[in-house]
Amino acid sequence: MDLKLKRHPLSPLLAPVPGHIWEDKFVFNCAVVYDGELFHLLYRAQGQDMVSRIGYAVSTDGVHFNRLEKPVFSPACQDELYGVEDPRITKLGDKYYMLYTAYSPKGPRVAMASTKNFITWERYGIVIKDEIDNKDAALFPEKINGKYIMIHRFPPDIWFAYSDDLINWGNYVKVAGPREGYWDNLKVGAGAPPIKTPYGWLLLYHGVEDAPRPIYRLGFMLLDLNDPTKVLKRSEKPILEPEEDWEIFGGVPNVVFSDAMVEYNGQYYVYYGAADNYIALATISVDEVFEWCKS
Ligand code: BMA
Repeated sequence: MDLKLKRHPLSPLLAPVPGHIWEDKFVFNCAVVYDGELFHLLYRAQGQDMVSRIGYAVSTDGVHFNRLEKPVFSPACQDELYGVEDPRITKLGDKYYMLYTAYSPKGPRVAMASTKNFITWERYGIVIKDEIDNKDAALFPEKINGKYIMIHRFPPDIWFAYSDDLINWGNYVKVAGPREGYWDNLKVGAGAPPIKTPYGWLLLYHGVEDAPRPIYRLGFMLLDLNDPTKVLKRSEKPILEPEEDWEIFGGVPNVVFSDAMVEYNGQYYVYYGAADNYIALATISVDEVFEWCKS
């Protein structure tokens, strides 16, 4: 059984804004939180200086968004000189924790900040301190066996790190890598923070195919509820791949890249960056995904 996401007819939902110098070139990879009333969307934006900043948009239906004029999160130190990229958000207690890529001449590193209102932030700096390129980080929404778990990516594989306090991370474990002969044969990374289902943790992820212009596609992994280092199941075929003109052509061609999946009205809403240029939405019914989990 192969799953396919359906593009929302109004996709792409958000485009660069002429006149906003921080977001007039590209808007793309975003975190989304649904709090029961509002959808809060935090997105990566680039303007004339090509530095990534994070903008905020809010919606009552997950489709029509109102945006703020100014970014809500911008580079604040040398580790973020080239930008703050690809936010992923998880609620723990009464705070929303955002993991993001801090990009500087040292390379990409995983950094963290928290908020209660999406406008004001507490910063924790780089949280995976090893001098190795790292990105695609997301937190599990609860402790498992007494530990917080972070998904991150030492290229080309998906890894976990564990922590007691969300600040100090260690005990790295490799969880999944590229598969020869498949659509994800070059590298893989987390998409959205994992969602708990009766069948396991559902992890949306991206896979890159080795091609003259690498192709970014999306798939699912199902991870064991008690020991999520065990991959129970993985998409044989991509659930979304670049097909529309605005996914094939743009800032970086042939890219669908997601940081956000939200459950709403019996559907999973998957928000994704298209060609590093637009923000789009695709959906799939929860029942259909559960069928896949069981099959
Ligand atoms: C990855 C990340 C993403 C980007 C993708 C495609 O390495 O940097 O932010 O969307 O490449 O360019």
